[in-house]
Amino acid sequence: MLSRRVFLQGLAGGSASMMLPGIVRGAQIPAGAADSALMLALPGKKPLIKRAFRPPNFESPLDTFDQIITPNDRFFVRWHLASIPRIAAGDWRLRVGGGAAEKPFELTLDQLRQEFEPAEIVAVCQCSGNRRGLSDPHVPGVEWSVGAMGNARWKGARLKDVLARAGLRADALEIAFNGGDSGAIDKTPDFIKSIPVWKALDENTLVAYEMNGEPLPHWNGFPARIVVPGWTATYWMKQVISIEALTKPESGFWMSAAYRVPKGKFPLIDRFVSQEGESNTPITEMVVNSLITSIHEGQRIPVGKETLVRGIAWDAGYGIRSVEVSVDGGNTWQEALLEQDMGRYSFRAWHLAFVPPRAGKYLVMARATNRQGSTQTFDLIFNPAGYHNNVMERIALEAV
Ligand SMILES: Nc1nc2c(c(=O)[nH]1)N[C@H]1C(S)=C(S)[C@@H](COP(=O)(O)O)O[C@H]1N2
Ligand SMILES: [Mo]
Repeated sequence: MLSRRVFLQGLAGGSASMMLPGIVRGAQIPAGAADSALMLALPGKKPLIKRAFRPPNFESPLDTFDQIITPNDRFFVRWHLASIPRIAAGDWRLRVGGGAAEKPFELTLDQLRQEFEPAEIVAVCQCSGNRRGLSDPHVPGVEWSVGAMGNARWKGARLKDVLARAGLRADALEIAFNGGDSGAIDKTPDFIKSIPVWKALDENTLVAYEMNGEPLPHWNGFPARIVVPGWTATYWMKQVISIEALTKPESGFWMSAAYRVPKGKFPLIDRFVSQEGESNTPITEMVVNSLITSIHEGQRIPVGKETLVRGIAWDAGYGIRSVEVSVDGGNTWQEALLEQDMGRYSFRAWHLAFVPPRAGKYLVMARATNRQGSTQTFDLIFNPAGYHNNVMERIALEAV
């Protein structure tokens, strides 16, 4: 168990900025502004932008995304519950069972590593609430800017192989996960998440024990976490200690009340039928999105010389078909060049060189489209939790 004292010591080692009050980013504040005041290093991490302290919620600064693979020590950190034990590799056990499993069993970390064929996938882990702090009108929750996401190469056992050993019964409906964390003194319900059986049996869904060739960092779920490529990170259970095959829908707070989106508002293809309600449904796939990384609001650029507009795009795994860039606020668009393809669940880098012909203001926008033909929205699709914000960015430059 990581004591509060050790935790605070680690934080105090980071920087004096922990004394500053949190700055709430309003819709008008551009990405990057004011964040430097909030930079703070958790033990084992480089400085990240602190959004909340206990439980720890830290996002990656914009320059993290110059790289397609997010380094482990710069990967964002999001926890719901305040008590996060430090689990030693040798002490960890994964219980696999539930009412729809014939043969419940337990695994050690060595067994998970050695007794199942390893699989690897590059996949984006993005919080459902990424960009929530940009929502206008404002919505409650962690005030994320654009960096509650990361892209890593995950290695682990396929969840379907683990479930096969447990003898999944035909009436299995959902697979539920629990982690080692718990609510401390407060009465926050335990963080339990489930996914439909069909998604659990997808060959890309993993019980991952490596991230970018290393053991997972403590803050990102050591010793093992669930990886659900294409779906938002709420299902990517960290420090997973139990996997249960259920014959009925998981009914806990984090499924029944949280992480839901209004029905019919978003272009989602993956349904989670056993959890659908009258008016809302669990969030599932990420929507297609992009991030401009090479320029910032108000930047001065030289007339007649090249400015590189570069960024990343991603979606739920259909693959990025195109990224277009506008320098005139969306009146005209030019196709950007897509860089190396690292797999359909990965960030995809893109760039376009732009030469401003004359002095003045240029409003740069980027618009990614996936292979389903789904694209980013011009205006925010408002929802009470601020999920799925894929509004095209607008960055004003001045050519001089
Ligand atoms: N055990 C546990 N796993 C968890 C969570 C949590 O609070 N506890 N939060 C989930 C959510 S909502 C997100 S966005 C991701 C964040 O993953 P990261 O901290 O590795 O970036 O973890 C997911 N897995
Ligand atoms: Mo999240």
